[in-house]
Amino acid sequence: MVKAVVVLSSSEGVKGTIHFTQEGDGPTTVTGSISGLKPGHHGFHVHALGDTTNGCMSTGPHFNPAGKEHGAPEDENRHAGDLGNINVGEDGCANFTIVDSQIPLSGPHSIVGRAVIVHADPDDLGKGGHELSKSTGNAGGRLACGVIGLQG
Ligand SMILES: [Cu+2]
Ligand SMILES: [Zn+2]
Repeated sequence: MVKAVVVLSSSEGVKGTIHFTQEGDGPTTVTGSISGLKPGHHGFHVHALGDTTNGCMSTGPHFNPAGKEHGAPEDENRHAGDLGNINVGEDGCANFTIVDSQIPLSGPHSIVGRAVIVHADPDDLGKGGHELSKSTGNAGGRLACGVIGLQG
């Protein structure tokens, strides 16, 4: 079992912790608890770099080792980092579990050392018809981020 964790940081009052576990070559389970968000859907992605020298802006584009277009988690044509949306309740909190097969914690396409981002707006999952739909899902600003680190 490989375990990893992200502690989100944000200048906007968003706080949260996200845990990742992977057993062997199986799918990765993502369990998150985030507060301080506006109710509704927020795009949720793994971005390519774990570089936060310029805050969330320096974490690069969506992690995309296969050179695909942006999409929904269930799409064949998606970035590996496309984890869709998290749903925030009226209390500003999101508690969620995602199981995904494209975000391993070891091997050449490992997401350890990369970043997780929570966006200001919903991810349109590539289907919004906006000029950004096929690259970012038009999910708006980068509200909060953190680097994925190994956990014992
Ligand atoms: Cu993103
Ligand atoms: Zn994407």
